[in-house]
Amino acid sequence: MKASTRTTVLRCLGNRRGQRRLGALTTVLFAGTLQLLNPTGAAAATGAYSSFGVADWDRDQHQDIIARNNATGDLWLYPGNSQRGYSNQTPVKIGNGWNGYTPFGTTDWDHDQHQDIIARNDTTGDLWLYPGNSQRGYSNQTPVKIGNGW
Ligand SMILES: [Ca+2]
Ligand SMILES: [Ca+2]
Repeated sequence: MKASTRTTVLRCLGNRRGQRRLGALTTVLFAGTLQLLNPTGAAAATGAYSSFGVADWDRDQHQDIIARNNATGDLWLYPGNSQRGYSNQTPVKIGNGWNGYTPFGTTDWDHDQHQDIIARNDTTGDLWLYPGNSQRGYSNQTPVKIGNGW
């Protein structure tokens, strides 16, 4: 860390009306750059990628990162290798057209042993389940609407 680099962390609990809520807003000042972080620590829509979750997407016993390239709308799988360091696995595109969606989570929603993505269509407010098939590539499963008014 350079001598000119300063990090300030500010945590705020509660909302403006004084109600107690779980969650924290973290502000980090790092080398003159202000970055807002959400309660999970992920960058709040300022980076090139948006997190869609961490899960063992391809069922190889290693956790993976799923993220959207915000410029292209492509969804990428970054396979992990359970090492403390950079993964040596090659990223794989697993989807496209994901701009306009807000990720709600990645989990095995339907209990078929394959990780799935849940996301809201920001235009319609509909909530969609995108079933995975544990492959490093596009899933051949059909998306299913699981809610509206979100
Ligand atoms: Ca994996
Ligand atoms: Ca599933």
